[in-house]
Amino acid sequence: MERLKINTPFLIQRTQASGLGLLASLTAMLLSTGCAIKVNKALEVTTGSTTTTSTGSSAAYTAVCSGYTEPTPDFTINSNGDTSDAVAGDGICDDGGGNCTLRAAVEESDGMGGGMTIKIPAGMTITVGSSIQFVSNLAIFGGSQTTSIVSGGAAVRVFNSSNAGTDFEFHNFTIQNGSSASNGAGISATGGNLSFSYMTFSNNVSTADGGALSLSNNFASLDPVLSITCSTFNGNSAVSGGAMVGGVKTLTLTDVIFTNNIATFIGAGFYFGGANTAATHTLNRTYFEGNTNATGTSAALAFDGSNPIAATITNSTFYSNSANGASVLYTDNNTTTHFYNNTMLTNSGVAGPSAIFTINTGGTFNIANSILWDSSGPANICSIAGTMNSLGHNIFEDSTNCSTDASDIATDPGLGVSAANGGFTKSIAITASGAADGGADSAYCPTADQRNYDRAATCDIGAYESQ
Ligand SMILES: [Ca+2]
Ligand SMILES: [Ca+2]
Repeated sequence: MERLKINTPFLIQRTQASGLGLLASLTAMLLSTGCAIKVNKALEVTTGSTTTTSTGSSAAYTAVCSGYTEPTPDFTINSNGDTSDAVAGDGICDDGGGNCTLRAAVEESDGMGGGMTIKIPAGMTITVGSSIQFVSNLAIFGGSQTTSIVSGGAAVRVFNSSNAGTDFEFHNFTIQNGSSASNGAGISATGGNLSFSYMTFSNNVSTADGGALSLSNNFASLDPVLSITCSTFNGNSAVSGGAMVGGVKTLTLTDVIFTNNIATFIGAGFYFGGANTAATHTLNRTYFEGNTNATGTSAALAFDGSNPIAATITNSTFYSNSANGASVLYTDNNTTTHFYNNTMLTNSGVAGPSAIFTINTGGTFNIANSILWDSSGPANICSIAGTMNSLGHNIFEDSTNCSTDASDIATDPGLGVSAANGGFTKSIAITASGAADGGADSAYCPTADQRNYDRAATCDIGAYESQ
């Protein structure tokens, strides 16, 4: 027996005075404090003179996205104005009137050769009159993901990283209401290493491509890297890549939400090509809900590489997305997709050629341990001009025109509603003892589920592991 010492005030309800009930309460309490918990041992509980020992639990859980840790800023914004720095490169962020605006801080950073770290306080909304442009490496963070806001005022692009290969990182603030007639209304970037966490991108509208972000690799020497964690893209729109578009060598999305993004051609969530060499794109614990592409292909995501892309998508939920065709995924040239332990519910196509998946010529799509339930639209669930391989243990309510394996089934897994079940994203619970419970091939199960609960040795089909 290992003992756990709790220093935080903690109320235990009488009705939960059982080992496993208490474990659930402890987990909820520790999560609320931002702590991580992993309990694999039996739990001993003493109430008065009575000691109860649980039999242990498989509910091993590691908290994700439990808060941004601020670095020490070089400049802290003290004005939500939009004036320029008086003397760029003198080490002082000041517009000449005592104001350190975001624009002045970025100009000062560039003036010093880059590399500065800038803080936007909580409770500050900055509406820029023209794009904030920078040419050298930069870090910007906010005091609050929701109340540190940089807005394009529905009139201009918000940020423009115009020098090829510039590295930058944005954390813990909101970029909203960018507007551009060219690619990237929230951010336009060229090459470089981009890192975002605890960011919200909302309602950025490009009448070209990439509502929130456009990342160009249009230079032979550039192989952009994009890493995003604990962030949300909501209500962004563009022709292609409603939230994001570009060419990326290494793409890593972990705990990222895409909701209500819109495209009219390809990829309401995102449309990514590769790079000048082989690329690796990895999505884990991502969530796509309510993204739409009424006239084009793919409401959630699309890959199309001129060089090979190895894409791996795990522990992700696709819920109520709608496209003319391929409401979940489209791939084209040179993309090999590994699609394991994902859940798809109530996604719809309009006219086709597919309701859920389109694998075009040159694309290879490997699927295992995934649930596809209650879709609607065209008769063909899949449109396969490339190669689709079912590696088995999927639940397809309908698999018309898809490739399937003998171990795939069509039994109702008893999905719940999409809900906050723990973790950063919402997820869709399965019915314990239902068709999905313990039905997966462990060779393809990730070690934890969409909520970051450990998976059982005999793991479940879909993004959610019942405990
Ligand atoms: Ca200055
Ligand atoms: Ca299970």
